Amino acid sequence: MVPKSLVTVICCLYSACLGDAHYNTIVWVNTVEVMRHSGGHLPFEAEVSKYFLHGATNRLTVAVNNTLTPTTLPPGTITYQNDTSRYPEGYFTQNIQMDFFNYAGIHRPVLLYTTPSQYISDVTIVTRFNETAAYIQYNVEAQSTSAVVVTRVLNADGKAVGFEKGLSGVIVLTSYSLWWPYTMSNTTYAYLYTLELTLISSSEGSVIDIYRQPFGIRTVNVTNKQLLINNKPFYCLGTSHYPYAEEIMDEADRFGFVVIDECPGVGIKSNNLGNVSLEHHKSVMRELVARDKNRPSVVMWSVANEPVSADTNAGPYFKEVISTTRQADSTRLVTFVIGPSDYWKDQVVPYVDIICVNHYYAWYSDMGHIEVIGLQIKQDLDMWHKTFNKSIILSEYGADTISGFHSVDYLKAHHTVFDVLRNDYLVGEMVWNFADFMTVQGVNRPYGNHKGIFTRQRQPKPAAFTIRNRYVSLGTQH
Ligand code: GCB
Repeated sequence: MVPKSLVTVICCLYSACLGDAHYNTIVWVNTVEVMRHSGGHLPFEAEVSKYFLHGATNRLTVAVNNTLTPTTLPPGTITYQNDTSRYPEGYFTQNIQMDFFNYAGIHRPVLLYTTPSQYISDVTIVTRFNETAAYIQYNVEAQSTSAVVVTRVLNADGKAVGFEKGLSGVIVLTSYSLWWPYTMSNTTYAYLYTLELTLISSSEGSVIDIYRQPFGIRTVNVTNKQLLINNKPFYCLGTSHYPYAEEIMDEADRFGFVVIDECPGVGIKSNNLGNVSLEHHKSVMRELVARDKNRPSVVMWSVANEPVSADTNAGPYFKEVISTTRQADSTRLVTFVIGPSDYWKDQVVPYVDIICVNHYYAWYSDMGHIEVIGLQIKQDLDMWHKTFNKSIILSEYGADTISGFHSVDYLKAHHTVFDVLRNDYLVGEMVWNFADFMTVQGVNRPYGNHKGIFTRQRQPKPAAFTIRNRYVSLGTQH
């Protein structure tokens, strides 16, 4: 990243980083254990310099166990079958409350990288703006006792447009471009700046380390009827759930896709609401925020998908998870996705900024009766809104379809009612799902979940064209 001649590398530190290994992981360098991590979908790393053999071949060994327990995210249980007249000896099954396949292993890139012995280890960037200026507040963490940090803001052409010195500060830009979400009619979207941090030795004046962090200037807010990005109403379209790879998140920043960043906590049941789960859940949220806190694409954190939010223990449990998330980042909204709950008994919605709710009317209930969709969605969402007076995103709707068979009328019945509600409190609609995907075996999961508007091989189904037409027509209205 940095031309060598610019950097005085006195000596290097080596770090090993795994982008995601599912679920419990132990990592060795040669024969020495260097780190352990619990949880899939998120990166973890350790400085491994002293275990490296210089001038020799080194071996990185990773052991992964994907067993899900009541305290993992997502949770699962093991059932042992001791009746040897019906099951082979030592037989057990894993019951997982999730419907994506529980793949084990290393899912994302493994990186070995070096830093100078004194280096910039982290930065947090928060932006705001008014009619006259944009304010870029930054806080640097540097592994150094004596060096100073020089900060420059580079615009998208690489030109320096702002300067500051010190581990923290606010850089004011009187002329600036905002990071806007992509819309069909908007040609200036996803404007990215770079915060360039240079660590300089205070005794010698030489450059020790340089770190470049892309960021965008944008704000996010919510009212009881609107989601506001840069103070303008924004309507969410897309599909959602679970932390994506960092490469995809980079694309979202660059292309102007808006992301609800969700932890992998799907299907939390009553027996998963204990203290061990809570502490783990809180640390997963901290890891998610640490990974994505500088991304303009991320406007909201979601702490869970379809937990038992009507359970009385869910109130205190999620209150704490949500408040931990807000402590880690107070600049974005926090939500969770409602599944098995009702507006009159939900314990968690009082703590969130925006209501996300999944609905499968005419699919999991009243199967095939698409004439009830409009009535039932309106009745239910009206009541959530009336009870909590918060904006709502319909975070999942859809039907399983075999490629070539239509679910178009089913989707259109939803769009008709969405068009009524988006003039009121509805601030987003998300079809489930982008593409078919593998799940555990189940009577309603014939070789996976077929709610994709694309097949697993990414061929469009008729639904993909319906969704495209809708997104194009809504996109041009922004
Ligand atoms: C849901 C879940 C999602 C499932 C979907 C379905 O509510 O959030 O993970 O895939 O339903 O197809 O049943």
